[in-house]
Amino acid sequence: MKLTGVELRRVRMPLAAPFRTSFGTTQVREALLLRAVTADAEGWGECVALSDPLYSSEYVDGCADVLRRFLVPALTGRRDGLDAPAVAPALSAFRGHPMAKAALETAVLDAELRERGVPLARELGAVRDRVPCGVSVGIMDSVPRLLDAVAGYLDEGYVRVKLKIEPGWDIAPVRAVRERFGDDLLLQVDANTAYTRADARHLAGLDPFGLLLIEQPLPEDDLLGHAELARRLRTPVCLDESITSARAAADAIALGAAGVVNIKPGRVGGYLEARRVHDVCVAHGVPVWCGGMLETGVGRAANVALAALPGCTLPGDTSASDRYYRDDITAPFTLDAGHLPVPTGPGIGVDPLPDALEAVTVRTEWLPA
Ligand code: OSB
Ligand code: MG
Repeated sequence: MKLTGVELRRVRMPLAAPFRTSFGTTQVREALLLRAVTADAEGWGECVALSDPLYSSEYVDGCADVLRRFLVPALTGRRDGLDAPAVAPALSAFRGHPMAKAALETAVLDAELRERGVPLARELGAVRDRVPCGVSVGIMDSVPRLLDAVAGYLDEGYVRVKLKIEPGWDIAPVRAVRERFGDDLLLQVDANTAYTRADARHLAGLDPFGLLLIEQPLPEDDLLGHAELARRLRTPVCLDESITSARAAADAIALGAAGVVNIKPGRVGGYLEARRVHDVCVAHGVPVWCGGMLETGVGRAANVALAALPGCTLPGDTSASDRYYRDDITAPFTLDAGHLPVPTGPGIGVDPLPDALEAVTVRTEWLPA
């Protein structure tokens, strides 16, 4: 496949409600959409970096810069063609920037799969045609507000609830949700690195509530701390931020730092590496699930394909379009009995709606070969 060029499109989409985590509050989702154009097809990729470098070191403007100056030219400057598996090797000289690289690889992969007529789910090895969906619930001003929000999501059919936690918003909200909604509710928490090793005893206070897991309590680079914490908690420890590659997943599992793994393609440099993370976890009997980064319909379509892999045995953060946006840029993903359908069309299986896309576009840039 020979690239004709890549379009970088900056979008701005207000969230249906502000989303607060231990690292900050998002009110408007800014994102980059990439369109890879070849002689025979075009493909889409969504860059999941947030506006500010708070979840990880990447951020939207930084991704646009590294794509424009280094990553896209490394592909478009080649005289020979390339296929999707050749993208990561072609970009590997450039350190870091997994979210920017993932978006570019996904756009190329989507173009290639559309050309071949193959759905992404099939290419990755999916075994399901619909996936059960959880919802990630932000930190709120009060416990009653949180209970209302959770009740609303359960009415909509979500099969699992994840509460964002931080010091000062942990035991009490978890207890309140457990008491109100009962022991059968699949419930988990996500700290986004907000705790330290010294908080082990405090976090053990979550043990009585029968959580599925606690996600990323400690800093990204503290694998040993997670292993130590895992030995002191009954709640399984799940890693998100720390899992930056299949090798990082293998290391975390070997250390006893990850009893569960959250897979995010953007965090590991793309869907092909995400598949390898999945395979490492399956080989070790570690359950995995597909995380989310407040994606638009473009990123959601690809995540739902990943969530349909055999090792994704826990519901993911693949919520319906309306949990995030009043107007998504693709036909909306809607929940049916707690599930989303896996797209069946070639590639990611969805297309941005031209008018909806135009309405949220701030800037478009064409990077020719
Ligand atoms: O840690 O999983 C996370 C959103 C943005 C950045 C990090 C995270 C999240 C979420 C929401 O928890 C997941 C989603 O519904 O997209
Ligand atoms: Mg997380």
